[in-house]
Amino acid sequence: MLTRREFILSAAAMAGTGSALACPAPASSDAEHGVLMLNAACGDPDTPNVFEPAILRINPGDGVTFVPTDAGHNSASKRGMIPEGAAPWNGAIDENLTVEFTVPGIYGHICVPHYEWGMVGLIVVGNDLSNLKSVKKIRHPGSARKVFRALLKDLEAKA
Ligand SMILES: [Cu+2]
Repeated sequence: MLTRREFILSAAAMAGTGSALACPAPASSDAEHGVLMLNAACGDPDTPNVFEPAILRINPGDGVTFVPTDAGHNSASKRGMIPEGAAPWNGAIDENLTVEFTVPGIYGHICVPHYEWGMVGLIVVGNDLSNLKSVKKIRHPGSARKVFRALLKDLEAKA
């Protein structure tokens, strides 16, 4: 298993490779995970501005590093889309941000500059979908509505 420091270093090295490569797999270990912030979806250049993976399932206590593989992105938790008692986050544009997830449940997050364009994602901690109903109630602008709906549908299908 990678230490957190090794993980962030490998994620940073990967960030330098750019998304022109086919599909850089986010660095991941038992307890440390990566979510890449990309200008275009892996293997689907027609889908711009994505988190890769869009849905990430982890265990309570795991860490997730949001990696600025491409420039101009961040990750921020979406108000109303995280479990009760969980801490919100708001990463700086173009910076690595590591968040530790201790409270089980669904977390919706967005890229602030590309929210309306549908750059959104889900993190599920401890396979706990108990806040699904409240997560679904949140309204979104533009493409975010469609993308969140699709991701949540996917989540429910695999529950
Ligand atoms: Cu973005």
